[in-house]
Amino acid sequence: MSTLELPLDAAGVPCSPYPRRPSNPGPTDGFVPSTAALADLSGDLATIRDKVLAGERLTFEDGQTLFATPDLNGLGALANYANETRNGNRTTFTYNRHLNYTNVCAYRCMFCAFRRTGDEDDAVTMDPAFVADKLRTEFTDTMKEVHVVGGINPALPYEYYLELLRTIRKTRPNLHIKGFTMIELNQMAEVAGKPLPEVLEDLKQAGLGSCPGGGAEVLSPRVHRKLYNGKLPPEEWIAAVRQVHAAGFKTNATMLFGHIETTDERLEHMVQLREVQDDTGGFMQFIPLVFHPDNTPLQRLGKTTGHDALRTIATARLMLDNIPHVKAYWIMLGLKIAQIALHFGADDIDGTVIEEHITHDAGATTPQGLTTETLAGLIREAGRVPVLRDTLYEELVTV
Ligand code: V47
Repeated sequence: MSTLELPLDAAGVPCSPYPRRPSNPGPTDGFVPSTAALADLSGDLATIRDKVLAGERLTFEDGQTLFATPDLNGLGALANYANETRNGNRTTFTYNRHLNYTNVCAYRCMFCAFRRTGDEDDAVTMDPAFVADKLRTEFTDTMKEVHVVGGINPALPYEYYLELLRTIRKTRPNLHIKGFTMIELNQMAEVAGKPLPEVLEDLKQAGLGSCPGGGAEVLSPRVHRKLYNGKLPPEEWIAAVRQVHAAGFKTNATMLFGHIETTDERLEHMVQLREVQDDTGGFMQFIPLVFHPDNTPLQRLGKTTGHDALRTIATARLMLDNIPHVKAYWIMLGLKIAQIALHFGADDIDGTVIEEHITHDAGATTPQGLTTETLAGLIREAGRVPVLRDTLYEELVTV
């Protein structure tokens, strides 16, 4: 079926007409990754190629080589091979919508343009009745996911979060709720005066399906001290995500790059995630987030380049050998780099998104949202097969 034939939902967005499939297509659909582009690699990249072909884990030093190589295309070819052996020729995307229930935040992260103090004119905190109305008027039953995150608003009681989830589940029972970063979960545990595992049980009962990858920033004590001091430190983010995985939730993992962090700190971040994944298997996707400086205290730093973004995505694909998917988050990468990233190790392009604030408050020039049809078209034009997925990769529909 062509995407042009997809039915339109109430919001005019093309959507999948298919019911849940009993069995998904295999991970690679018989696609044979090409090794032709790897033959010309030389020097250190050739040594790393041999390790990749042998299925050997790359070391931190290998990662340093990947960040330093002048051969960006060679690095991309290697990452492309690593992706295609796992995910074939498919690129996944989802039909989702973001819901930022509050932008009020007690923290003052230097990279953030989204936060407001409670008394600013454009401070927002949505009460559950407002959310229910928004769900009825702006969401549809064919949407697969709602991505729920907000600031750390100290005025919110524990019951608010549970009620928020119950409201979403009641109003749109088909939606998968991917919600709350480790920072928000930590806040809930503090407000509730309960250990995190008990909070997670409450959230599960109330309808939480999985957790997004935000809040990890850069897992480095130096970057934490300089940019997001006061917020959950790296070792506590890791301890929290381990508990979340132990409670049976899948999560994503992000890395915010392109500000003051060094490439070694990016690699340390990746290696720490890889160690967690060895133990828990709970990460679905790794998502490199391109820093947007506008309206933040770091505005003077300027913007990340496409070259750096592609290098980081490719290196991540090669280092994170145990995380199944790498996302090219088009909202932050821009559509052009996101498309190219599909041949630099990424196999997912996120989703329709529809209402994005965090990056747009910081100067993003990408659209607020895209239709599934546009996403599928971008993927197809890049030579990949577009596959609509749900959050947990349980339902996969080739469009
Ligand atoms: O945690 C904040 C980052 C994250 C800026 O899990 C910024 O599927 C760029 O985590 N420039 C939130 N980035 C977004 C996020 C996310 C997005 C899409 C999908 C998923 C997923 C997760 O955005 C924050 C922070 O690391 N961020 N400010 C900024 N100025």
